[in-house]
Amino acid sequence: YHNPHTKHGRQAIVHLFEWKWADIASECERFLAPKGFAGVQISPPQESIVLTTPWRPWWERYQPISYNLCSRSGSEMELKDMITRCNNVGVNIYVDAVINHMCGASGGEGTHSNCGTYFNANKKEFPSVPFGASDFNDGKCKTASGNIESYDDRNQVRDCRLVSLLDLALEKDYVRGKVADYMNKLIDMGVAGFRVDACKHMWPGDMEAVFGRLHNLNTKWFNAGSRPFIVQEVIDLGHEAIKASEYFHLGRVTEFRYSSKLGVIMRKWDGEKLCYTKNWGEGWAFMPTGNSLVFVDNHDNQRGHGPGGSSIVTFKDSRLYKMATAYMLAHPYGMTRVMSSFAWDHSDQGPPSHADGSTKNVKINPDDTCGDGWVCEHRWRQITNMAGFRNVVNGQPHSNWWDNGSNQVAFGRGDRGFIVFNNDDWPLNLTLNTGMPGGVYCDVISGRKEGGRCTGKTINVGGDGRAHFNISNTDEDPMVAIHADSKL
Ligand code: AAO
Repeated sequence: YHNPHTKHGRQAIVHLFEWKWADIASECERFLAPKGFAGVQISPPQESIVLTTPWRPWWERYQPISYNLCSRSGSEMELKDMITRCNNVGVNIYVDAVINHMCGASGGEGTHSNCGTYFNANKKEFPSVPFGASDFNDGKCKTASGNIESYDDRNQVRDCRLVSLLDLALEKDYVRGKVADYMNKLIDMGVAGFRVDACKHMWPGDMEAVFGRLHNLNTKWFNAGSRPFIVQEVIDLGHEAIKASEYFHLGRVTEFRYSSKLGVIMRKWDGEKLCYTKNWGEGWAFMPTGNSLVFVDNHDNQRGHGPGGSSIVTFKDSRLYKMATAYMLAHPYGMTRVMSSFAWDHSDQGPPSHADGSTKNVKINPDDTCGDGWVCEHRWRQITNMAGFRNVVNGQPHSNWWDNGSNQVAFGRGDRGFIVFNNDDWPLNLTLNTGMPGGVYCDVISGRKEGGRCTGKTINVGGDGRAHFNISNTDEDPMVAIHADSKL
């Protein structure tokens, strides 16, 4: 479950948060494949509740009503078409699977769901699956409220309701079967794996039983015998009863410490300095690299849900965000996920939408950026080009580290790439050993190589591998990156 089955040596996946299936299909063909992105994490595709107070929040999609593939992102036909078209250009699809629970206990009764499927949250009835009252954990939960009241008690974290969401009894063979059927339908359609929601709230043994029933990936696009890739969402900052390591054997796990630490470092809070990242990775007590999925921000912590608080760097701090993302993509630790957001003013706000609540198309501007409220961080030149950098340096060691004892650092990836950061309040002006073969290279932060010419800064690497770098602390992007494929 740890192998993402990426194609053509591609290394970074992108979360196209709340995008419609039709837009994702086009994005795979026109941008993600040519730029070398490995895959897309999509928003939950199952039918969910429709909420109007607050008005159509993004988080309604985390409240399933049925496993019909009918959502704010589109129909089953559109989903299938998207999976096919992305697979055909070598971009994998990873589904956000919400299998811990159904809707909130106060979800009411009726047909306020994406495709008008009837449900009754009071009676815990979801006839379209079907699930009934006995398929939920309420008998097992020991708290007075029926909700999780303390994260220090592993039993209640797994047997009680997460923020009142009706908690499925995954110990039941019947429930496991229904969940596995849902996931298998997606696997048969061609998805490469899953981001599994709220894994802290499920017993690893129950998850193992579900995953054991999953089909191998569709052999139209994947090798025979390929198991689905699994990323488990477990928030473990180190001080709760449940540890991320309990889930290592089941797939990769989200490393939230990476996101919160990188934010603190880039903001220079708590006395942190970029030079302390010389041993970034396991040296910072992160989980083993082969177990981790890493990110600068995710859809929760970019808006104050989940952990990390105000330290998290997001598109709203664009200069720091580009630096943090470049650092992540240049560094060998972990499997990387790039966030692609929509703009928002308040944290409940759903994606850009029309008056009837339907999601707007993603608008693409002539300069490759997005419009109509779509932020598209993955299309920011610096971030796109660093996803390319990661592909070019894949498999190369972290090498030629340099730092100034403060917030200026540089490191290479064998003889395939080199990057320099200046997050201090004074200029960087010096010669460094890059480890790269001599030649003239195009800096992929300030520009890109186009038809043998460079649209940004050029860097001259001498026959001895040394090159001069001059990065002002007031530069739009105070960093420079070169790699084997950016050689002119
Ligand atoms: C909504 C409403 C609720 C309402 C509910 C049902 O907001 O008021 O009761 O509907 O009607 C999303 C939204 C929720 C939304 C939900 C359903 O974020 O607001 O609820 O959809 O529509 C925990 C889980 C983690 C979860 C995270 C948000 O462990 O799995 O909460 N993330 C996933 C998704 C997320 C989604 C769901 C799960 C549900 O990514 O989008 O929710 O499907 C501690 C614990 C964490 C815990 C956090 C937050 O973290 O460790 O496990 O995450 O608290 O409660 C410090 C600590 C750190 C701590 C943190 C947060 O940093 O060091 O450990 O503070 O305070």
